Amino acid sequence: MSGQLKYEHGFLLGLYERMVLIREFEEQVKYLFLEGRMPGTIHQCQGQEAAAVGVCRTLTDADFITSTHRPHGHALAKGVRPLEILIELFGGVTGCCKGKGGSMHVGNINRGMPPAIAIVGGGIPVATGMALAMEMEKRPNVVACFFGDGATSEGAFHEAVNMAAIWNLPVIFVCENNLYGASTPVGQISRLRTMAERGAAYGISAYRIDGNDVLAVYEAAKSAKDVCLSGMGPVFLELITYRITGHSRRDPCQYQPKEERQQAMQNEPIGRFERVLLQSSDVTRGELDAIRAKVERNIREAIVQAEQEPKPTPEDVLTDVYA
Ligand SMILES: Cc1ncc(C[n+]2csc(CCOP(=O)(O)OP(=O)(O)O)c2C)c(N)n1
Ligand SMILES: [Mg+2]
Repeated sequence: MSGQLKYEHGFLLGLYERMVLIREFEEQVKYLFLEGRMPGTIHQCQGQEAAAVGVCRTLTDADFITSTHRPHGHALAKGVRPLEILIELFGGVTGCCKGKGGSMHVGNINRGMPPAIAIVGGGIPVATGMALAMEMEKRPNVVACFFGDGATSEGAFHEAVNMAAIWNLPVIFVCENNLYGASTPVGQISRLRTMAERGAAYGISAYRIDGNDVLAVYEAAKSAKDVCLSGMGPVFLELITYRITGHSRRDPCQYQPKEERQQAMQNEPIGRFERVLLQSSDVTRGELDAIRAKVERNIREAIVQAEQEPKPTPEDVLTDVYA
């Protein structure tokens, strides 16, 4: 046990390191895009790290996730290696999708993450289908299905949550409510006050959690996983969070009121967790600084390697087309 917190020292540092890995990865990648060294576009998750890390900490390689157009954090939290994601972002053949997926489709099935799906809401029926397979094959596993507040207005969300509900499938529906779908505030897309109500409407347990509190997310996901493994799934988790970067790479976020942004910076999950650790556990500032320095160095080294990896040839267009 670590100080007043009922968790092991190493467990707490592990959560911290994974969140710092995601933040540092996203920050370095942002500059690579702005410098024109990386092709395509990106949707980044700075500010939402606690959601990915808190949920994925409860999962094994045999549990699956589905992800969205904003997948880097989910992938890193699920154990996809930074190097294979970076190579993918550079379009290299040794990337996690052989350079054919790019930012919005990163994943590695060996880590329990099929390539992310950038169609808003598109991963939700896939999650229900994977959970059905788990149940039919009697595998003791769950699917954590990540999607945004905006995705709850897609037809696919309603069909897939209902189907998982009537068949008691082991899915944790994880709605990362970052208060905006691109530039549209969530209050403009629904008369409901919460996204959890949309889950509850299908007769399943639904909870609204502080998504910037990594320990609260972890506990909620752990309970949800237990419910799913007992055959009583699915469970819906609405994680309240905030994106402290643009929707996509050149977005100046003018639709986010200045005061709201300032408040969000005070509430961002890594700074918050640092304060909790330093106040209520045995973790020291020196340990946190050492983790940050190590993560930063590792990503810098991975970028140097990733940028040099070979790119696909024109002939590669014809491979991996059909299964
Ligand atoms: C079906 C579909 N419609 C529109 C888009 C364009 N688009 C990409 S992200 C996005 C906003 C999604 O908002 P939300 O689900 O809240 O996720 P967030 O971006 O906040 O993570 C939109 C409209 C898309 N990718 N797919
Ligand atoms: Mg959103």
